[in-house]
Amino acid sequence: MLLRGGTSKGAYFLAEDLPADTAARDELLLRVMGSPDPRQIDGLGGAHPLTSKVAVVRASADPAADVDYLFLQIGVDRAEVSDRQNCGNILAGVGPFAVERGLVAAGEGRTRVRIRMVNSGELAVATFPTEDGRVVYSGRAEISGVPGTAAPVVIEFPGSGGPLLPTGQARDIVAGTPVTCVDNGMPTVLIAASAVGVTGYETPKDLEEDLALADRLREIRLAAGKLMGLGDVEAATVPKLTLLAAPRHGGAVMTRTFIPVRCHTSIGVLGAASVAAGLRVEGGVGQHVARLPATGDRLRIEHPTGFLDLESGIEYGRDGAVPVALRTAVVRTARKIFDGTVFPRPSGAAQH
Ligand code: NQM
Repeated sequence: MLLRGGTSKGAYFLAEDLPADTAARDELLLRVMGSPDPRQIDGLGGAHPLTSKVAVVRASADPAADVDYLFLQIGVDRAEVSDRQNCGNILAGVGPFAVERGLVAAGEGRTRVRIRMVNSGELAVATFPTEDGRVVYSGRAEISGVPGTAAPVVIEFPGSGGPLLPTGQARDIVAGTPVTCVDNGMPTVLIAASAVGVTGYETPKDLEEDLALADRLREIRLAAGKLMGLGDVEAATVPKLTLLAAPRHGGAVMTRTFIPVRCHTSIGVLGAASVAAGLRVEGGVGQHVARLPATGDRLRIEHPTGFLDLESGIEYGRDGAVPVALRTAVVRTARKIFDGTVFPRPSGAAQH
């Protein structure tokens, strides 16, 4: 089934419909999506990382969850399938898909699905409208980066309680640049846009065409990846990099996020959760750039095509040193686009 989840689009599968062997599964998924090919012309992929995604869903054996959701990022022009990151946008389609496929019974008026995110082991709870045993997709919720309105999918992350700062520091100097490395569901390196010679208000296209910036960000990312305990991240999709600038539209901060090479046209959900938590870190690089609301957990993250509102809190332990993430909540929407049979490119077909 093809669904839009938030500002991403992906192919959703029942685990039982894919090969159990990981190598065979990945090889099949590359052929399904039409990778490697910059246009993904021979498959379902949309020629951008945000539309080259797969969700693998099954009933969960964990009593705390209804379903298990494995996210796979499918390379566009590289023959790579990665399970090293989560995706909070594709997550928005998982609850509806679980109801569509009969893994979870639709509730009266709304359905709550507890989802174990296999990539991180963490839980998320999605709540969305259902009527007469079916998912309701139409509604009045609007999210930036998606035209029109649709039914809201409310997603809550209870908070892992784990440490937010993978390097143990509020601020590190990486490749000569001050950064804050944070992980509230997505390993992310926060950088003041001005520290890498840009304003943070450029278009994603202009930023992608800035080759000197690309080199600088690559250097920062490789060094930060090691400091964050992620090892060699040359071929990995994490950590992401988010450039921060003062807000322009009444939010807390303006962002440009690299995922990690292409510049996001909006921002990822868990990426935004990490930015929101990172802005609250005392001594972090966001402290003098962001304008945090005086009270409450609500925060607006501005991005190239609008904004993402979330509720997110952090807490310092009794020793005051190590902050942990509390609950995070966001509103997304999702839509069933297509349900049917995909005919993957045959194995061994010529590739350029
Ligand atoms: O951060 C893109 C997206 C994402 C990830 C990426 C995401 C998240 O917007 O939760 O959703 O950062 O690669 O779909």
